[in-house]
Amino acid sequence: MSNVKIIGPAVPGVPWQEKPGHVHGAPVWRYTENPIVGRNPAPEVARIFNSAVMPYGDEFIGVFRGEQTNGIPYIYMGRSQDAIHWDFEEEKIPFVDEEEKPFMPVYAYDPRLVKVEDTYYIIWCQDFYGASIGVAKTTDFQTFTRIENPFLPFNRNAVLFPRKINGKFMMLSRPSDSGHTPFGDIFLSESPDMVYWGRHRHVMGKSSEWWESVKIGGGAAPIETTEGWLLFYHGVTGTCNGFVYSIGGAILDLDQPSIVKYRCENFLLTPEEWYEERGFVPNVTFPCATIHDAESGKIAIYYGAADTYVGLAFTRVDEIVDYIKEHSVVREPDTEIGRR
Ligand code: BMA
Repeated sequence: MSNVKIIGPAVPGVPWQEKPGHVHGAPVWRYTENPIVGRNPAPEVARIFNSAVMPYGDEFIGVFRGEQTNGIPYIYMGRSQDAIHWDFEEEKIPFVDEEEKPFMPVYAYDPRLVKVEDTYYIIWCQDFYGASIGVAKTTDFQTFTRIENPFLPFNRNAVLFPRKINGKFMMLSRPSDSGHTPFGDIFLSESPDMVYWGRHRHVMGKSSEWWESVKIGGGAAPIETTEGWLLFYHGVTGTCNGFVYSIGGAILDLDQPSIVKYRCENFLLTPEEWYEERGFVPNVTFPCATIHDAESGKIAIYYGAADTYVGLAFTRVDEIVDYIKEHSVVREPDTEIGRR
C-alpha cells in the first residue's frame, strides 16, 4: 500500500465500517445498514437523495434534496450526531438575497456543500430561465444568502473546490441542455470573488469506457491528497431501459486541476443493491459528498440511490488512490490543460 495522505483536518467522528472480507472490484464497500435515509423522511417530502453533508462543530450538518409530495425538489437542512441518522428541518432552507429579502429559487436540486475559508457555500441546480447553477453562502446555518448565479443556462453538477487555488475560487461544472442531457463533460472555472467566473478549462469528458460513455458530472467536492485532488464523480451509460449512473474516480493536478493525472477505467461503484436498482429512477448511484479524516485516511462517500434514498459507502485514501492509479487510462483531452 502506498503512503498517500489526505491534506486537511482530522475528523475522528467520520462514520465507518471496516472493509468486509471480500470486496469485488474497487476497494469501496457499502454501509451494511443502507439506505441511511428511507422514503417519506419528513412531512411533505416523499424522497431525499443526492445530498451533501459535512462536519460542523461537534456534529454533522447537511443540505438535502427533498422531493416534495407535489413533485418539486427543494433543499432542506439536516443535522446529525453520527452522520448516519439525520433529523431534517420541516421547512425548506429560506434563502434570502443580499438585502436579506426572501429569494427562493423556483426549484432546487442536487445540492453540494463546501467550506472555503470561513464560509459555507451551497451549490445546486435551479431554474435561471433554464436549468443552471445557484449558489448561496452562510456562516451560521441560520442565514442563507444567495449570491450571483455563476453560469448561463444550461448547466448542472457544479461543485466548488474546498480551498482557493493560486488565489482563486475554483468550480467544476457540467454544461448541458434543457432535458435529460445526452452529452456532458466536466469543466473548470475560476473566480476572484465568487461573482465573476472565467478562465474556463475542460477537465475531462465522457470516455470510451462503456459505463461512462454518455456523459459525466462532478460529484463530491474534490479531496486534497498528497497525490492530487481526488474526485468522485458520476459516469452515465445508456441502455435500452434508460441511463445507468455509476461512481467513477479521478485524480487532478493540485495546482492546475484541469489536468487529469489519473482516471480509473473501471467504475468504483455501480447499482447492485435493491435501493440502487429500484426506486423513482432505477439504477442510479450519484455521489454528492464525502466526509473524510486526514488522520486515518478514512473516507465516507454519500450518494443518492435510485433518486429515492441516500446511501453511504466507505474507502481509504491509500487504497482508492492506488486502485485508481493501477487502473488509470488517461487520454489527451484529460491530460491537456483544457484550453482551445
Ligand atoms: C440527472 C439529475 C440527477 C438525477 C439523475 C438520474 O439528470 O437530475 O438529479 O439523479 O438525472 O435521474
